[in-house]
Amino acid sequence: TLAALLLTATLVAIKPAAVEAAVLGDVVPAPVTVQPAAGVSYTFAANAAIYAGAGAAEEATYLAGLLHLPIASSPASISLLLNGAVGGEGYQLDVTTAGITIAAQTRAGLFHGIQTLRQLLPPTIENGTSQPAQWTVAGGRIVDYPRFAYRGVMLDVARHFQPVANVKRYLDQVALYKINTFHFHLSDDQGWRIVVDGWPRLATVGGSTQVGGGAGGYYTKAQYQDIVAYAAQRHITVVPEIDMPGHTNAALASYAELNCNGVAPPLYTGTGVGFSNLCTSKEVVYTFVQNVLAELAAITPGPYLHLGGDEADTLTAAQYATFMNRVQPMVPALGKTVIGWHQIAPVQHSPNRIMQYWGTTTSDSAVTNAVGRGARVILSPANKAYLDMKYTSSTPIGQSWAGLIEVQTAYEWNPGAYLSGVAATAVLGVEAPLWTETIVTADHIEFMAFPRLPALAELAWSPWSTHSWTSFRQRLGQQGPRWTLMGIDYYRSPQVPWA
Ligand code: TNX
Repeated sequence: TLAALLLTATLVAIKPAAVEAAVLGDVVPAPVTVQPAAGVSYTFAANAAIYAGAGAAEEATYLAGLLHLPIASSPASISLLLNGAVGGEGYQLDVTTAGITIAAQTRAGLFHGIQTLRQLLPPTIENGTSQPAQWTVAGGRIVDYPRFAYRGVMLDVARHFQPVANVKRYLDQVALYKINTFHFHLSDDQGWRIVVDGWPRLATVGGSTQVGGGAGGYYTKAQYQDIVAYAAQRHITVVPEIDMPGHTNAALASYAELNCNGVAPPLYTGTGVGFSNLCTSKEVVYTFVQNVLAELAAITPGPYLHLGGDEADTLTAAQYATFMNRVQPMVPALGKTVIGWHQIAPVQHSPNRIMQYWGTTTSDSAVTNAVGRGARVILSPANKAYLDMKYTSSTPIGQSWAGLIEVQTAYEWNPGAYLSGVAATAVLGVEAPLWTETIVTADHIEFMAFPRLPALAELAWSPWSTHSWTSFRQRLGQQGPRWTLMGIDYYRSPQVPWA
């Protein structure tokens, strides 16, 4: 046995890294259960192909595009089957000497299983041109499903506008970590980014600049729908946000009548917060809000509309409540469910409404009260989940008002037991917001999201029983070469043993 150990050590030492199969289960987020089959593995042959069972053609096409493999008409190297035992977004992945099977009950489940398989294949599959080689996958079974239904990222395109291509690029990157919700922050003081036909100056005036005075921009409805469809192909639901009644300078600058004094303020290109509000005592403001929400609901297939509701610091609590109590019911009337930042907690309940908690403490009596009245919570604690916070005082971009967030800080908290008085059953999920006061390019987005987004994605997907920083940092380190080949410019945190 000592000889066997020495032999193993020698083999490990001389084995070239490039052909080493990943350990089954060495993926992010950690799977629910992993049963390795000792001594079993599957090696792709030159005629490798993908088989789509009934209803699985779209996922097979997606996988074929990733792996540059053909589609076969009978069970092949990789089979995707919609006859699985695991329901919802879950899947089962089996690797035997004969091949690989991903089985699920939904297309979303197959898609998440594909993301797992992707991470079990060599990083070179991500280089965009790689042809199937003698790839080997370790044998066994993974059974996997999410802890939370809502696993989100938010991108603020108001402070710095992002072209459609950058939004799609980010969607592709986060899909690898089983993110299923894209919160699209479409309006703020510095810009209005979506066309509203009934109020055209919102886009043409309100969208004409951004932080720092650049040209800004906006999405046409066709562009927005293109993003929604692209996200849907990746089983990601788009949640559009129109932030109100605060964070509205771009709208106020576009239409004088939305202001109490009837005077449009200049466009704003700074980074201050809390200085603007829609005039809550004017009837035209409610017509405006109704029109905007109706047009947005009509192009949004997902179940949610996000009303913002944060930092309306120039209003009294009574003015704020008057506004929100009128606006919240407009959302269910349009067939959607309200999401708002947790400042909406004190106002009246509306059916199924959801509060997005962004505070930096672990108790908030207004939130606890609202949960008692039936509201649910999305957790985005700013000192854990805000991707716009700097990693350390010396990383180049980002803010630090909520603290510095190194990878371990982003990872070490339990969303199911975070807010006192809020039971895990009231937690819909976790979201990682990316505010963009200091974030301008796709490169900046990547640097702030990677490697923290995968940490938050694991908190949202994996059962707490798998939670382990020691295991996570090692699995995370293995993602590095993959990101390099995907062109992701990530922060090489010294906390992580990068491969
Ligand atoms: C607070 S978080 C804001 C945003 C800023 C962010 C910067 C929240 C709901 N409001 O308007 O962009 O801080 O970190």
